[in-house]
Amino acid sequence: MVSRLVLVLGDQLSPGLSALAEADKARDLVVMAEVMDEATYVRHHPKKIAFCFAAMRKFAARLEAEGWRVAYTRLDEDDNRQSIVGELLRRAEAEGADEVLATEPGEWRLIEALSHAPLRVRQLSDTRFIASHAEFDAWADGRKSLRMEYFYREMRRKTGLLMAGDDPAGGKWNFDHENRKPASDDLFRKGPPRFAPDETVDAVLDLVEKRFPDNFGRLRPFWFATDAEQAGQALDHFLAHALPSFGDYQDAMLEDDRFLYHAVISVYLNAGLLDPLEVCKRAEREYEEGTAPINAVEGFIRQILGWREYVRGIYFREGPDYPRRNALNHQRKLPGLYWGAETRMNCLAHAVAQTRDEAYAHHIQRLMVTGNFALLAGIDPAEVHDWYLSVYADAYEWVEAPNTVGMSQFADGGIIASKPYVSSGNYISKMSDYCGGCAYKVTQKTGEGACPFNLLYWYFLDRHRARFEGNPRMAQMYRTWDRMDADRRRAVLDGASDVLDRLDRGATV
Ligand code: FAD
Ligand code: DLZ
Ligand code: SF4
Repeated sequence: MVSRLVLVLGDQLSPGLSALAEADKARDLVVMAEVMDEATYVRHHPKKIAFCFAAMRKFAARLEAEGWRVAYTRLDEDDNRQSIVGELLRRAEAEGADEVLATEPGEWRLIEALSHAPLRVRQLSDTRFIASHAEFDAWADGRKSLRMEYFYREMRRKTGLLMAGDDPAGGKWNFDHENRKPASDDLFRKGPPRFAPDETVDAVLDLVEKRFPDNFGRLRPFWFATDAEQAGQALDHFLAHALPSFGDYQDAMLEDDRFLYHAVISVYLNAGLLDPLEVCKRAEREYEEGTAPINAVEGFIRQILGWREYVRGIYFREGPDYPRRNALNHQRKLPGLYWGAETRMNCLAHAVAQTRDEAYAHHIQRLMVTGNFALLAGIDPAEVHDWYLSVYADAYEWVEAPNTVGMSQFADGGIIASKPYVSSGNYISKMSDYCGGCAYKVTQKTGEGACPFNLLYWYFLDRHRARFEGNPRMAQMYRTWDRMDADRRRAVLDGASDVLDRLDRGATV
């Protein structure tokens, strides 16, 4: 019998992957390939490439140890055709195989490449997610608005997570109003565990250093987990040390603490080293055993069972053009400060520096610092999308695009967010310690030295008045703007124009 090929991509490193479940260990050949097409479709952070290659190499070794035949291509092998389809064709020719089993990739780009490959490719559902496409569509069809909260409740009912019979555990579906505390910098926090590079990781680090020397981001020190066992240790560590405070300080930001009480597991979940349902069950157990409070556990489970599944549903439902939407017609180029050029805005300087160093920033840094600024300044959402897809180690389009294009930039016209996530400097000042060390004054609303967020916030609202003034959740903002006297409004808009002019000229802001 002719063998089949079984494709395993760099973010499909799960033993229960549907393509592997469907395959026959005795006759089929697993194909894994490090290829330039995947490593360069955006200029990925070096840590992201290194994580991906190291985790792929270790997963291939694990499959071999479990009795699979694996054809693994390293990036610098001579006959590497440097694309996924190219490598499948090469292996198919060598093996005399005529069929490929694949699990549906997480990006339209690759789904389409596999669909058009001159091979018989069966793309199976990715069963690592809790909601299938059909389930998401059944929930979404016919609804006027697709708010995450209602989808999340369906997922709670479906899985039974945090349910007391038909009711939510603790009497409420959502405990978010308890989760808005700023953090104090005198608390001792452990941060995520750091894994010393082993031989496999070291070899990959040398390769990435050599082949991607100019990509934005620091390769070393490299401390990510790169196999399921280590990722499990990272989860254990989070559950023991950070989960109890996760809810309280979820929105907080501190200069000297890049991780606070966040799990730092998205990179492992998205590559398949951790299973989302298993992670949720582990968190639920902490609540049941009384070691973590309901506001923390519910908040954490909502991120995975709710947001993570929901954004994936939106990405696949909306189709391949979703990442290029631009509902607000924003056209400005992404300023150099996102790539590390000097800025006097301390919040942005910190968020970008941490991104450069760690290939990680937590949600509020992504949403309310870098995302907020890009939205207020009217940056082209396609450029913003490319940036987020490049710089974070957890970034794949299915999860990154809805968060960036939809939630953060409102470029989908309000499918994900009921109103744009914009704020003045006041929010950042309340939730962080960034403003104390800033060249700008967060309390200053106009004139030299005024926080650029304060100026651009009103500029944004004024510019998009026709679209947003009828939104009941924004009415108060427009009333406040209208109550300002005309001279003050003019000073704010002039200040905003000056900031934007400096951005456009490439001057330091
Ligand atoms: P925690 O705060 O500890 O949360 C636990 C887990 O919940 C995360 O690991 C993640 O799997 C899940 N989660 C939380 N929020 C979201 C969300 N909004 N969407 C999907 N899953 C969520 N997340 C990615 O995994 N990849 C991305 O490319 C990505 N891009 C983003 C871009 C923007 C503009 C924004 C605002 C958010 C983005 N997120 C992305 C969501 C979120 O910021 C990250 O999942 C989170 O910061 C990862 O860190 P953590 O593991 O410490 O998360
Ligand atoms: C992110 C990434 C990188 C950098 N390199 C590879 C690779 O060489 N081979 C591979 O199979 N996968 C890689 N990946 C992950 C893919 O880009 C990912 O599978 C698709 O974007 C679909 O989500
Ligand atoms: Fe950011 Fe404004 Fe605060 Fe400076 S003053 S850190 S620019 S919010």
